[in-house]
Amino acid sequence: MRKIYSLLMIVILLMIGCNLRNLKEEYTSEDKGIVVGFSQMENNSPWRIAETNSIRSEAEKRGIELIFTDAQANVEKQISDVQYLIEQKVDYIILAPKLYDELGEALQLSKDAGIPVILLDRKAKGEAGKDYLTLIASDFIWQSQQAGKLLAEATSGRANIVELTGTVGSSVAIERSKGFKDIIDQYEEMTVIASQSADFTRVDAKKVMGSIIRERGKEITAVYAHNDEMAIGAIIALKGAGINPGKDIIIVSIDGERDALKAIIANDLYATIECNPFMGAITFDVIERHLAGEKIEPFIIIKDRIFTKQNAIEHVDSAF
Ligand code: GYE
Repeated sequence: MRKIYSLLMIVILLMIGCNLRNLKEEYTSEDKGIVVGFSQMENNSPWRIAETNSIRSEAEKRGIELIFTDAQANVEKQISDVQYLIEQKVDYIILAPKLYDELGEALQLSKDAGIPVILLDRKAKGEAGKDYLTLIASDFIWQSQQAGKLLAEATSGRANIVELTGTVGSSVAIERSKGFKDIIDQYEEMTVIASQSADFTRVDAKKVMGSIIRERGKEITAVYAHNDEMAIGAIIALKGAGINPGKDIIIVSIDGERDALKAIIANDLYATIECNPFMGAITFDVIERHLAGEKIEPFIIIKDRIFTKQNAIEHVDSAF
C-alpha cells in the first residue's frame, strides 16, 4: 500500500513538473510575443544558406516567429519584400541588403512605419541609430587587408593580379577592393592587371576568368577573389586552360566555406579569410537587448579567422 502511495506521489509530482515546464515555455514565447521579418537578398550559395539557417534556427530556439523572404538576387523584389514585411506588421526587420544605394529606400520605408531594422552582413544607405538600429557584419577592410598580406607573402611582393570583385554596388565589394589595395599599394611590383565583377558566383567567375585568361593568360601570376565561390570558379577556369592553380598562379579569397578549405588542402588555393555567416545568436541577442531598453551600438563586428595550409584540415569538417 505504502509503495503504491509513494509511486502515485511521484507520478503526481512529475505531472506538476511537466505542467510548470509547459507554462514556462508558453510564458517565455508569449512574453516576447514578437514577430521578426528577415529579408534575405538571395539564397543560392553555401554562405547565404548558412546565414539563413543560422537566423532561422536561432528564432526557432527562442520561440520567436520569423517571416522569411528571399529576393532571389533581385533588388526590386527585395524592396517589395520589405514592404510586405511592413504590411505584416512585424516588430523588427532583419535586412541583408544586396545593394547599398537601392536598399536605402527600404530603410526609409521601415523607418516611416516605425519598425527598427537590423542590417546584416552588408550596409545600406542610411545612418545607424537613425535610419537603422545597427549593422552586424565582419570587418571587410580587415579581411581584404589580410588577403593582401597573405598574397604578398606568397609571391614575395611580386604579382600580376586578377581581382574578381563581388556584386557591383554592394558595400562589401567596395570595402574588399579598398582593403586589398591598401596593402598591395605598399609593394612596387604588385599590380592589379584586371579587375572584373563575377557577382560573387562560381558560374560567373568561371566565365569571367576564362575570358581574362584568353586575353592576358601569360601575364597572370595571382588571383584575388572577393569570395570563395568566385575563387573556385577561377580554379575551374584555370585548370580548363591547362594552368596549374597553386603553382603557376597563387589564389587568395574570403569566406572560409568547405569547398575552399578542400581547395587549400588540394594546394589549389593559398588561403581564405573567414567571413563567419553564423550570426543568428548575435542578431537575436541584439533584438532582446533592444526590447529590454538597452542602447545598441551602431556596428557589431564579427571576428574572423584565417585559414591556410596550416589549419585547413582542422576546420574543414565544421565548415559550411
Ligand atoms: O562574403 C559572400 C556573399 O555580404 C559578407 O556576400 C557577404 C558576402 C559573402 O555572397 O559570399
